[in-house]
Amino acid sequence: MVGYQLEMGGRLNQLRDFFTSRRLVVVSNRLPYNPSRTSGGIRYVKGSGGLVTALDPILRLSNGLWIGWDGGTGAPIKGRRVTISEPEGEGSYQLRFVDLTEKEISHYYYSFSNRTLWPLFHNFIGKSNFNSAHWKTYFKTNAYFAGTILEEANPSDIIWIQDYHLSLVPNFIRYQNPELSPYFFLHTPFPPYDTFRVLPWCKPILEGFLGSEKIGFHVKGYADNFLDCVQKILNVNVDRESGIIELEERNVKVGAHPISIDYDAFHDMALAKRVTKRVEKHRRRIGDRVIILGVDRLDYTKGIKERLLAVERFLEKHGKFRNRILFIQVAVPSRTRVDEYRIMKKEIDETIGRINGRFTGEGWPPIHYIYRSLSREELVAYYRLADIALITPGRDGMNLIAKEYIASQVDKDGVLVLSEFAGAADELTEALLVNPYDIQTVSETIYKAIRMSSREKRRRVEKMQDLGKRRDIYHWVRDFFGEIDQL
Ligand code: ADQ
Repeated sequence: MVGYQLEMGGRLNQLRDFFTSRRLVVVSNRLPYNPSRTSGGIRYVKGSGGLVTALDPILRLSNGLWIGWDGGTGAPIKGRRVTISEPEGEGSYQLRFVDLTEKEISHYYYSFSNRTLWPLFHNFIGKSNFNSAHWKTYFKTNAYFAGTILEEANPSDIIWIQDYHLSLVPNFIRYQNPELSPYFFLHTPFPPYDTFRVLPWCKPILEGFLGSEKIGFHVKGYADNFLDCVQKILNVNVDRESGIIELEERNVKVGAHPISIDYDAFHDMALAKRVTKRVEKHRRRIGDRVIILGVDRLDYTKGIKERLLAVERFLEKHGKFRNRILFIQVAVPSRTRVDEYRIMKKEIDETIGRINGRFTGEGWPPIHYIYRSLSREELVAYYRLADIALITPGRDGMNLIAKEYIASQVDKDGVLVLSEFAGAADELTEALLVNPYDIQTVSETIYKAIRMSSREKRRRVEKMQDLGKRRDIYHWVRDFFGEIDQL
């Protein structure tokens, strides 16, 4: 109990009164828990993502509820409900499972969410697939999520809906019970008007969002794009300055609330003995080569192919660095059922093979490719090990890897090369910012990073760490709800 009180006391204290009087109901496509079989039956193990880490103490405090799909990984559960009560004495909350049929998984999740909205919201119009059967299932599945919320929630609850999979849910809820207060946070970018209007269902999607009391985006640019679309497509009054959308019967608040990470957890782990040992072991193996690191979910938005081409250009231009750099690319398998992802994986495999074939001389291949999920400890060891992090998505809502890399720089000697098209670039201004499509400049920036003085590295890391410490994941929650508290 003591640890828990400290957690709430230190980091989320302002929200204590608010959430003891109002229950938090979080809704996301996937529940952040994974089933694990034990001798006593199935236990649900909490994922390591920032969102669940930050919301866990609030959910316990408010006796809350998290509604979502289990990703098809669990066994049928009686009543579709599980109580999270471990560790004992720290309060409890409930998970409510939403079951999806094969058709829903295929049309709502893999197709409309991940092959229509995901590419469109990232400005990859050419990859967006417009299919009215998928839209119909997306619509019905959102109505089904909304129905589950309506069964569970009361007007005094704070309902917080997460992400693009559930864009229609706020309006469905509002329509059926105007006393409920849904809030929304979008984890992807929101595209400019000229991109968004291409979507045949742009109007109902905007109307869906507008069922919310408040809509949060990572950065001001996305919030501005959204306001622009609302004004032009729905012909509704918008006050840009205050971020207020004026509907006939009520207002909707729109704002920028950049998500972050559990900074202290990453920093402390980077200092831990086990991580230090891992780093030393890798270093002994790799020697004094300059280590450049890329870490991503394997997704075409992350710019992995262009990054590899920039490394290739670097090796072409700076012959003396052949066998003196090692580029480690870590990729987590993702959406492997979607064709675009399978094709992209093949392309990346081939590009790596080609570059390694071209530049492997006497020594090591220049690219080391890890295609699997890593434990937090392994990941942090790579962050600490890397002299340079090359985080160059073509477009990214925020990009937490960049923030995790900075938090893990306990020796203050890493250089972050970051895409200017990641939301994180708005805050991490001491990174070397690049246009990821400008392969020549990215390759020159690698050179600049290698040549950077220790003093300059330290100065930049310290500045970004100061900000990271202050604006961690707990700050994000306070920032979002603190404002609600004053409404
Ligand atoms: P993602 O696109 O998944 O999230 P990101 O923000 O980079 O992207 O977060 C990835 C997370 O996965 C990180 O916390 C990282 O630690 C973890 N991870 C990455 N590679 C891993 C590996 N090999 N093994 C284990 N873990 C790994 C979406 C949006 C982002 C936005 C987040 C949060 O696309 O833009 O930043 O949501 O809002």
